[in-house]
Amino acid sequence: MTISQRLFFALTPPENVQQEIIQWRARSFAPEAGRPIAAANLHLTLAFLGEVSDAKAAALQKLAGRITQPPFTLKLDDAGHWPRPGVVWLGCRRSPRGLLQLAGMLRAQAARSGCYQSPQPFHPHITLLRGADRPVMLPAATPGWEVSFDHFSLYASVHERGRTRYHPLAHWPMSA
Ligand code: 2AM
Repeated sequence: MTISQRLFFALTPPENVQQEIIQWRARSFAPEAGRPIAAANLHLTLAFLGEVSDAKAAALQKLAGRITQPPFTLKLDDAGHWPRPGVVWLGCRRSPRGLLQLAGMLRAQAARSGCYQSPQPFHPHITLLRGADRPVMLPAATPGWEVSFDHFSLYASVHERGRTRYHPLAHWPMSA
């Protein structure tokens, strides 16, 4: 039995897109640019919950199940570098309204349940590299993957033998 876990809601691209992303990343960034995130760990965080007790996690899962959200498609056509956290990311120039609505609802539910939410505006992104604290040469363009999402998930972030793994705990379908 666990007492608390580090949790977050996220969207995960399908495995074939994760593989295409890491192949493009290998071609587009120098090895010294940063530490690559494993393909299976590539995700877009909708709401970060932090350390959450089992009881609060159960309550948040119940609330997540009440969300009605039609599926949406993201165009992954943007890449950037945040030197402060040392992150190179993949994102979208224009976020679909569905994505902003879903993240907004999950973040509001988290805040009402007492999970601290950053006051910084939500910038949807998939972290590609960590430890990128020096200037990074960014590719002129991305392949612009169009990815449709029809469910969202709750993950637990677990450190095992020096590695971070994300364990899916639950999934919720999106439907019109
Ligand atoms: P990052 O990739 O930009 O670091 C699991 O750690 C996920 O939660 C990652 O996607 C991470 O975003 C995000 N995350 C970690 N700490 C966070 C925080 N304090 N606020 C928002 N998101 C956070």
